[in-house]
Amino acid sequence: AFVQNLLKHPTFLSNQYSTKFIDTTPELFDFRTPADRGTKVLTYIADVTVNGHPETKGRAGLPEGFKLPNPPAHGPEVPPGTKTLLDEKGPKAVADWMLAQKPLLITDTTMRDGHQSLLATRMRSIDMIKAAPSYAANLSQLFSLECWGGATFDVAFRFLQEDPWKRLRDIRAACPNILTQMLLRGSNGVGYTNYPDNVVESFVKQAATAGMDVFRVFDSLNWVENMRVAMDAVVETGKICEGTVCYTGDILNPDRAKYDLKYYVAMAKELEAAGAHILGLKDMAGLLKPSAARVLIKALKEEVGIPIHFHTHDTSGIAGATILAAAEMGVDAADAAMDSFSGNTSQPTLGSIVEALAHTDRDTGLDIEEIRRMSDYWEAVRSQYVAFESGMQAPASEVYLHEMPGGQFTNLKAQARSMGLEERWHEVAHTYAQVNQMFGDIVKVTPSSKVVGDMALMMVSQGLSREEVEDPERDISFPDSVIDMMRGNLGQPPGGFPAPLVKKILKGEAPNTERPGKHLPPVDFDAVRTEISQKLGGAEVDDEDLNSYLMYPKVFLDYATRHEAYGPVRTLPTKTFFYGMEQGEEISAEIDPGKTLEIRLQAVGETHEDGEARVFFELNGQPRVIRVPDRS
Ligand code: BTN
Ligand code: 3PY
Ligand code: ZN
Repeated sequence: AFVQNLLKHPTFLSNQYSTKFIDTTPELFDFRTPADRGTKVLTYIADVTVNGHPETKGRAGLPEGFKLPNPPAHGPEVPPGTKTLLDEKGPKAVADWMLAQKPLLITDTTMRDGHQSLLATRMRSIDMIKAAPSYAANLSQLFSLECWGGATFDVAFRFLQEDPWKRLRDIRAACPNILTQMLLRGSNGVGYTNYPDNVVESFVKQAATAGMDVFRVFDSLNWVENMRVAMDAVVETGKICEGTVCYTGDILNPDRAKYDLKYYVAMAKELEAAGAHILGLKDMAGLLKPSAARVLIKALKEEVGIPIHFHTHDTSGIAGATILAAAEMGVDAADAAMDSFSGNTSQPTLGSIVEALAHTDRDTGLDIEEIRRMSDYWEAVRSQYVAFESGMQAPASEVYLHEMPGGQFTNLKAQARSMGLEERWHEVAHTYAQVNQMFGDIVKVTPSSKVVGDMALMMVSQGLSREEVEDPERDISFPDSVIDMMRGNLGQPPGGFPAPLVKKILKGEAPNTERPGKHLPPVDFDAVRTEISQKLGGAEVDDEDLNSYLMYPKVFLDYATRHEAYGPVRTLPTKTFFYGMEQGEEISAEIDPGKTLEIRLQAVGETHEDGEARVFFELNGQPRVIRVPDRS
């Protein structure tokens, strides 16, 4: 009915539909019985089987004889962990406990930054949720599981056709004893723009309700002023606020004096005073060298009273050494990714850190056998996502030149490729560094890193030099994101943006140098809820939907529209989601606890004159024929 109407509608088929499509297309509601979820899921499988998935088409496929990944076996026991401590004694007690620990505490980033940095954030919830009980039983000494936030929120809706809130609730339920951790971009939430204060507050509250424990809050220009709303909101929920300094430059290099030791210590103290329970040190590009880490961690340990949690990327190949140096100087916790999701633009290798510290006074106490078994599972998981591998072959010291964040590197490279600039990648990298200097040497991390990337790509593709861009006599059409940042809409970097450049880009318009949120009126949540419901044909809109829409209005509505058509496709195995089914293949999909669809693909029939292919299934033993438009 609705689904069949929707799937047949030319506007939907042409992918030209917008969020108003359902509103303005009453014939979609021309039906008697709504399709059940089984039919919706079969429709999805039929479509991908006949037409391919737009995201994997033309990319590498799965190896012959591929087997679904199996998580490590575990006993029934769930030992108490860090989450148990938070629930019983609160965030301050967790911080005090951290300070009292001799072992280096470890956060596993596989479920967030690991796949964000290696697989364009494409890991699906089902692969994470399946691992969660093994973590709970076998790796309960981990400090936290980073599993949410950053780019994962957007990508889940936009590319994976699944709801990130469900992901969080399911991971939490399946792993009740280890802290969950997320990355929150301060006033930019999990988006790329500054949101009104009450939107940021509401989002934090909702995340805490859904099961988030540790909020790593940063600002893309290191402006503490722009972090307070988010930090206060976290403290308000009773969860853990990790106020975070982003690291850039090189504290040992006198030519980069803007970001020196004094700068970092001062910002750390500001964050402590602002109410952070933990100090995050976020080296998003992997620029902190081992000897600089010795100096920086020593100073921070002397100057701040809260525990320090270090995050880095292995783009250069020596980040493992930096973690060991930081551990030597007393850093309390560090991030690493499970071996099979580590290295290159991802985090350093968790198992190797554990081995390197074994039998030292920072011995992590983690069971290396269990880590290897978990990493084997992740290795099998990763093999399902070959289509999203970046092809990066080796670490490279070039990162010290361009300073691109690990999470941006492969994305920007793909963007350059799509613009025909693949051969000129090293030029892009050089230009990225020049743009940074031209902008006044800023912190580059989402979203400021995207602005620098946009500008660099534009300069390389148009053959513009820095001198030409800065020349007041020369007319340049700047990317929107650059204009927006110079207007002050991402906040202010230390020392402000260079005045002559701002003048040129804004053509004399005065920038706003105050906190952007100060000028954004609060959102009327009731009005927005009504608006969403209307746009979705009267659908019920819960608080999670509301918060999703507030972050990403169009992305959320597109997701909801497709969800109406395709149902709970999040429950499909990853292979099926991206490649459809083969003749004779059988899969199961648990659409509710205890309610499982047993699906067998019998045959793909001929495409008729109406342009529709018939796909023959057995669903829980009953024959079903699904018709989908053949666009192959
Ligand atoms: C997207 O990439 O738009 C989200 C995932 C859903 C895409 C499905 S796959 C089958 C059908 N064919 C398309 O081109 N889009 C949908
Ligand atoms: C993000 O904001 O998504 C990041 O990973 C920044 O490092
Ligand atoms: Zn990172």
